[in-house]
Amino acid sequence: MSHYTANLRDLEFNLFEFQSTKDRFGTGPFEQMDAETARGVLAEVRRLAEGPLAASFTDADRNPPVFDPATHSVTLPESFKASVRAVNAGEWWRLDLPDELGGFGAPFSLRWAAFEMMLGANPAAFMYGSGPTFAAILHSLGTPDQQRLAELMIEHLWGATMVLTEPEAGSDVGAGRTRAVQQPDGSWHLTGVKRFITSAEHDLSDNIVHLVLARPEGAKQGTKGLSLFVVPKYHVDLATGALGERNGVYVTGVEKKMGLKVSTTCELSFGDGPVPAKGWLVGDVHDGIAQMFKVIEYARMFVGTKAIATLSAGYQVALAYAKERVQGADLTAASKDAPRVTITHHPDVRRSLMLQKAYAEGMRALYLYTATFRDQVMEAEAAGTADSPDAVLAAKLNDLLLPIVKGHGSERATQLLTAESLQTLGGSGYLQDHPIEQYIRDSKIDTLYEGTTAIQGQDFFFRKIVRDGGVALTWLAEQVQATITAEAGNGRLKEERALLATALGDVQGMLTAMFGQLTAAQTDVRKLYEVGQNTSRLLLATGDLITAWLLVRQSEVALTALAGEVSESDRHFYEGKLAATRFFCAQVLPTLTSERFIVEHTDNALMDVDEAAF
Ligand code: ST9
Ligand code: FAD
Repeated sequence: MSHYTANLRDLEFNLFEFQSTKDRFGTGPFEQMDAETARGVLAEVRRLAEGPLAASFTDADRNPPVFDPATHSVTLPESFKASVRAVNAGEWWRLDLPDELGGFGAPFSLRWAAFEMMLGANPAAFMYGSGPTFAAILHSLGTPDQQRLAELMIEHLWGATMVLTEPEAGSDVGAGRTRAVQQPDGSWHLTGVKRFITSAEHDLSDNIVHLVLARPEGAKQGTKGLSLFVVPKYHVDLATGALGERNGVYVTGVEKKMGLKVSTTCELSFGDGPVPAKGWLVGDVHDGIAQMFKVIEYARMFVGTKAIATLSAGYQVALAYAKERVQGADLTAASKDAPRVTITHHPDVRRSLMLQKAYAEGMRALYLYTATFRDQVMEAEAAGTADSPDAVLAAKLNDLLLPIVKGHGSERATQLLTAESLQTLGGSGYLQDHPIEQYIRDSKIDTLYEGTTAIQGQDFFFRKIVRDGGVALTWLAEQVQATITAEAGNGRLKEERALLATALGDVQGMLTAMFGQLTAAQTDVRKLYEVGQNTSRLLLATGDLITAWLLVRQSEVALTALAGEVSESDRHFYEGKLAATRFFCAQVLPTLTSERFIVEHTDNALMDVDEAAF
């Protein structure tokens, strides 16, 4: 039996009933992808995810990759390679490619809906598929030769990596020491050691192309002195695509990890032997950090979606177990020998299940809502109106929401998987007989890589709000306010709207306090510490607010549907939406009031504590 059950009904609800995507299928740049084709894609990907992709999930955890230091090579488990072959056989990587590189013309929202299922079933298999997607980014940034290399990467399904981190440069990417020296032929020789590099070695493809940040000789310190280089494992004859000599970039270690074991995490050494590590400057311009952020933005969306996918998977396991597990009598039963009931009858189990359901569905709506802004941008680009105010705003909204998808999505998912999903199974949840302990181990990384939650919080406040002059945030707050004041739902959602109004006020109160601290920092720089104590808190609170808002709007759609003829299963689905919305508004949103209190009363006592007193 598959460990994974996709929530296809909710994905379809989002794409065909709720999100703006429903009006985009078969139009403009998405002409090839009408609604019927999109439904077919989702059905096929579900079959793939629940079947061949999920099949190796456990085996690949128990039999992790084997690294041979003598040959710098890695052997992956056969079961896992069969899963990857199944993805490749369907050419599903084309979902993520632009038309000119052989893409399917899929809106971003459809792509991420399909990817959610792959990520829930077997996240590492998805990650090894980065080659074509990273090739498309290289194609958009590169010189004509690099564009040719990108085409070959797609044609041969070569692997790809993003190479930033070093022992002394984790969150602080600008501290990187890997050096690049230009050669007379225009190429560059790289020297240095990178660490924690995902997919830098494996036996799934005959070449791997590394996208590497390094500092050219004489370049300035910090991120702005970094340039982006393309460094293949094997040199390539660009005319024929034939592989040439081995380049001087080698994996010199593979980490042993808590989870996600089949995804190799590698130490990668450049120019450490007789053969130089030869690379080429991407696009022939020194603009490395901005170029690398094209990859990072993509990867942050991937990480958030991965976390949310895993929460959904964990909830499905917990729900199925709770419906079967008989334990104890109903709380209201008068006698000791009252009939035993399934645990779904116990109020605390119901609370736990509904919390998991509400977050899984609400955060699914959130990542798909974010993807719709990329759809808007793509539509505008195709129409030649990329500079229009609407398209510019859509791009800003995507930027604003990305740290929420990544930071809030991963924090809430990992907290809930441990505190609620596993807990639902009691002691059995702790065993390897059930997949949740692996879900927890495999998803904990989501709060760490691609920028820790602290980094997402800072990005959200300083860059996406303050530096943006609050433009995107104000637009979003206006949308929430419009829902609060609207009358949709025939008064059925009145209480939810009132709770949403309080929560909006709470988040605005937090922002007012933090803006005040920021302004005060102009005369007393230590006030910045007060801001810094709450950037993660603000990120999480805003995530909860937007999640609730999307659930309320989904409930409006559900109420309209319920007013007409619906099948029995759809009636249950829509009623479930209403229940999840009510629960989330009543039991999660009120906690934002205490979060606001904390922000408004933050001082620097914490920062005054002597380190020795900790
Ligand atoms: C990592 C990889 O962790 C993990 C897993 C990889 C797996 C990949 C697999 C992907 C799967 C794909 C598969 C697809 C398959 C599909 C098909 C399947 C069938 N937005 O604030 P400043 C830029 S990798 C945009 O001064 P500092 C900007 O250019 C490691 N740009 O920063 C800016 O200049 P300006 C990840 C941004 O103080 C410049 O940076 N590591 C943004 O110098 C400087 O900005 C991390 O993420 C942004 N949000 O440096 C590091 N922010 O201002 C985390 C900055 O002029 N650390 N820029 O525009 C940070 O992010 C730091 O805040 C820092 C600070 C490094 C940016
Ligand atoms: P540190 O930066 O040392 O952070 C330690 C703690 O301090 C964290 O809690 C952090 O939030 C906090 N902190 C640090 N700086 C600040 C600050 N300024 N303000 C507030 N808090 C701060 N990297 C790649 O380049 N490519 C990859 O493919 C890749 N894959 C990875 C796969 C795995 C399994 C792992 C574990 C890591 C991977 N990474 C990769 C690296 C990953 O992106 C980094 O681990 C991450 O960015 C954090 O850096 P660090 O581990 O050095 O932690």
